[in-house]
Amino acid sequence: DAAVDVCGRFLKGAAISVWQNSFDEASNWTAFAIKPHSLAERVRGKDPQLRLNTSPDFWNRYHEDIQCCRLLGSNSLRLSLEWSRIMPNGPGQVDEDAVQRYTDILRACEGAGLVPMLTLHHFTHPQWFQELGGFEKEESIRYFEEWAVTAFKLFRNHMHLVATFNEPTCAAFTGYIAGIHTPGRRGDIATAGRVLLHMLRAHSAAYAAIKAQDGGGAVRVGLVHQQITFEPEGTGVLHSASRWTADWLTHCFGWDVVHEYLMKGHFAWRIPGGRPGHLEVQEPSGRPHVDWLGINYYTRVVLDWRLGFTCRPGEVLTDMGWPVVPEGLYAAIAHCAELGVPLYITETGLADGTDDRRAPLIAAYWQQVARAVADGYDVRGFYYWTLVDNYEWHLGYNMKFGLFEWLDAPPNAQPHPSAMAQRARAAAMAKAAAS
Ligand code: GCO
Repeated sequence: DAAVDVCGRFLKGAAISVWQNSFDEASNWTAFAIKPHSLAERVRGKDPQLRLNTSPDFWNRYHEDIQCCRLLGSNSLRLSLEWSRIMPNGPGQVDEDAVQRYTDILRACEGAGLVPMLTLHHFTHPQWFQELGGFEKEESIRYFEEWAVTAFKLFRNHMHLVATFNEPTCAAFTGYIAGIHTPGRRGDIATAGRVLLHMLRAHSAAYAAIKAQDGGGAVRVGLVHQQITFEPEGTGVLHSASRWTADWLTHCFGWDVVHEYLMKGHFAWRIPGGRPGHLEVQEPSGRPHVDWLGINYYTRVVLDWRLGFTCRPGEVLTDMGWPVVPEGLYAAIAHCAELGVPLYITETGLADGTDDRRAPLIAAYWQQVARAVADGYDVRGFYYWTLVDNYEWHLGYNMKFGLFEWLDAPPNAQPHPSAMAQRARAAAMAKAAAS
């Protein structure tokens, strides 16, 4: 059937989130980013306040972006369905224009030979849902399940591979402990744990609901996990705190928790200084509650004795300050393979304002995937993050992850320059990616 056909092919392409390429006013992230004096704004530093009418504008320029993706020799595009665009005003109230636009986008992808891989939650959701407490509240599970079923009913003809969440561990950590993503809370470990658990339960609920609707049909439902490992810098006494923190982070915000939840339906959550135990328990499913797993891999983190992020001597850093460790991608695949489901590299890439590091790193990552496939790992796709330079969350437009760039329009301004030539980053880049 169609899904087997799609899922049996090796998919390669670029990954985007629609919000990062086109803001919409009903999104919680838009509300967060434009809030005056928000942490996000301070971190953004010299970058001016989020300008709603200035963005790569995927929503209106998707034809160009799809052509760009095609030019790379891709057969797939990973993109998000924005809950806040489809349901800007409240649960059950679908915006027909947004549905039509998404239908056009998905048809355009297919017309260009790109299988859409869809994400139902890529860090963003409607502001109305946030105001109800977001994933801090148990009701979030029901709301998310409803959203997943609605998305399935609206787009089932275009849905082959769908991810419920993008990086739930990262969303909980950055939003409630690091405080750099919405809602910008710092050090709230207990809430971070609750949010993560609700996201994982919402994943399970959506997984079961979509499967039930689909009646054993074509759709494959996955989860996208950011596979990051934390290593202490050294082994001395002073490093024991960083070793302890590294272990704790890996357990609570790394692979351990996702694996444990998907296999057993619960996870043990250890709060520092608190007692080990289950926050909540869901009925064990007996087999992984997921048809495939997406791996987002960018780096591995080395913690110094003061718990700061550092790197090993001589390591190349990206503009994000992340060490480049291509063999870590192989390790991530080997690690995540223990779940026993097909794997997709749903994101990997780098921020590189100079463009010098991008092509060699893509080649190095690609080699690691080829090695993993040769070694028998069931890897079925590879997506580069990202297609066009976009809004990198709390870092605004300062980070250049794109294979293509867009020319900034003046504030409050002008339609975007639309010639595709103006988007093209070095042609060599595209060629390198294609090969
Ligand atoms: C993430 C997200 C992307 C980021 C990308 C670069 O991993 O945080 O999926 O939205 O933009 O990873 O940081």
